[in-house]
Amino acid sequence: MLIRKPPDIPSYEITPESVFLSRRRFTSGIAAVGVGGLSGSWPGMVRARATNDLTLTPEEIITSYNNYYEFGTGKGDPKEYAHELTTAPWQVKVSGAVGKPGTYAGEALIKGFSAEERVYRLRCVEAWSMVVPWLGIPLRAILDRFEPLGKAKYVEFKTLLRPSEMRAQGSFFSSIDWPYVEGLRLDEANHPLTIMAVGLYGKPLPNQNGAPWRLVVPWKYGFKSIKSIVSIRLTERKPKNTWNLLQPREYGFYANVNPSVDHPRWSQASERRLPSTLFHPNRIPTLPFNGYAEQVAGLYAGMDLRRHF
Ligand SMILES: Nc1nc2c(c(=O)[nH]1)N[C@H]1C(S)=C(S)[C@@H](COP(=O)(O)O)O[C@H]1N2
Ligand SMILES: [Mo]
Repeated sequence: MLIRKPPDIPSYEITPESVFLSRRRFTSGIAAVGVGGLSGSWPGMVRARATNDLTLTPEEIITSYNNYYEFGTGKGDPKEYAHELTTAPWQVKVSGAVGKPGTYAGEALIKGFSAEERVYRLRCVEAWSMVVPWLGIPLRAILDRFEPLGKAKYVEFKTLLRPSEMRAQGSFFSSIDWPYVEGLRLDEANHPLTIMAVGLYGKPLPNQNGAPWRLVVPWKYGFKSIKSIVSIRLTERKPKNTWNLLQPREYGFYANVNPSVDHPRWSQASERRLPSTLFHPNRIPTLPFNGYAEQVAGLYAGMDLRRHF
């Protein structure tokens, strides 16, 4: 068995720009950060209490058991095919209710920020979950660069549309209307737990996890955490989101993790924490807001969360 040596460079020295600028160099250069190397305190970090357990899911699982339908619907498809995607250079269009609209180079958007390590639970609407050590930047810091106008109430995100490299986008059988789109209310986007992830396990984001950058909203079902973003638009009206467009009865706009609102076809009361096998399913109760209620429940005060699922 290979025993990993400590990382040559602590993860906080990996600047987000360097991720964009020299992806190839970093992809092979850095060893994984063990649990002990992860930065200590941020709100909600509670260790090893049953369902609150933040034991990291092995990197091998995080990077090989994926949902990224642009590359196919199988959990192994993203790892098999996403390496075909060109992620440099990367451009992002910023539009809508902002003082500084434009088309920006990816690295320009995050220049000067440092990537923070955030250990978050990721709960898929399909009732499996993992714990991922992301490297990311608070989304708010990025959005503020564009100077959102007072009338902006929502943010819409779009994934890259490139059928030549994303094989399922060109597939006749795909029922999704590409590109993948998602959205957040502006106060959700500005919440300190919401990050734009540029890496995991101390390394740049693998393509299958949404390189070069993807949203991570830890209290919502995984489908809100849209990958490989090329468009950010501030809007006054609630944006559309892909899974809601596909099955409005099954997937809402809010998609807050909620054990007391079942999916029409299965229970959301519990989840399989990966690694999960037939003999060790590792089934644990699902927590309201995926364990982040203390930090985010206030965003939804007075709302009927059964109706706004
Ligand atoms: N563009 C895009 N983003 C996406 C998806 C997708 O199919 N396409 N799948 C979503 C779903 S359902 C989940 S659970 C997470 C999975 O992220 P991971 O593969 O990094 O674990 O990505 C989300 N973001
Ligand atoms: Mo998901």
